[in-house]
Amino acid sequence: MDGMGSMRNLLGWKIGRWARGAATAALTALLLLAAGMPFAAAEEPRDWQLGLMAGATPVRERMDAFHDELLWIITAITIFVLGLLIYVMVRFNARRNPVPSQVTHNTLIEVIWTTVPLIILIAIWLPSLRLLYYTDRTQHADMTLKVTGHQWYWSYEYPDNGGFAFDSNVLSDGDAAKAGKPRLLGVDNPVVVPVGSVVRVLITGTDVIHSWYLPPAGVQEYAVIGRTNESWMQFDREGTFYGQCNQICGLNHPFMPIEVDVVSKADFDKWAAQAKQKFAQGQPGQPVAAAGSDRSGGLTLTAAAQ
Ligand SMILES: [Cu+2]
Repeated sequence: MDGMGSMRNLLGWKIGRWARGAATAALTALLLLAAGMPFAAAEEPRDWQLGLMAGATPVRERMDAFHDELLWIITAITIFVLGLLIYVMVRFNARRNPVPSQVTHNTLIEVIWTTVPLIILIAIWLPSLRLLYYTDRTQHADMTLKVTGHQWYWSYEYPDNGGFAFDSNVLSDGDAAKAGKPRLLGVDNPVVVPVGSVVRVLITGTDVIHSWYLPPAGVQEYAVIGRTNESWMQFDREGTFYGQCNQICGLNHPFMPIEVDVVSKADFDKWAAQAKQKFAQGQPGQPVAAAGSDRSGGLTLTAAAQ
């Protein structure tokens, strides 16, 4: 009886310790979550972050959903194949089967292992194609943003908001620190777009191939000379979002970041009015008179720069 009692005590102590541990872990998680909140607003990756950075557009939302879907599929396949391997190692090893089986073919199994992967591939291919077309272009855009890649900076044009254009250059480490912007991501003239508006993004290039890559928006488009690529974004919240050129484009490839400030519609209108004055002259990309043809933007800029 004495033995049973001490056993129960031991068990009780262990459970008590486990409960305390769980409570501590839950509290720590809550504190971490609370501490993480202000950082989430800064739209930057956090230490010990799990998963992808939070998206801010419908395109990224769908990309994340597709990513999660694929993760389930590959997890199931990996566990299934691992199970098969373990089963074969245990059930059909040489020690257990001194006389090897002479079976070489099984039509039913061969049909199954051909058709099931095919069905899985089709199940992946269909939604991926739907997503690709969804990201491709928007039917109804509130405004257009023209992006031109140069060695080694970006320039932007706003044909629907006054036709002004400006260059966007990376800040030096010192200037970035002074401005409170992240190193090698902050720029002197950020892109500004209104929250909630559907922004058509047209991307072209003037020298070599660059790529306008803005992960929070789910946009990655090549900036190709003489060609205009298209994408779109509709930010669901205000904030500052960062991206980079992600096509190796030469010596200063890592020094042409993208900074997008998403602001309220009223703030955007105010900014656009000021920007029209500020960038009226002295920029290599002269204001484009009219947004006549979507395909003329990059070429106009090239002509103006020469
Ligand atoms: Cu580049």
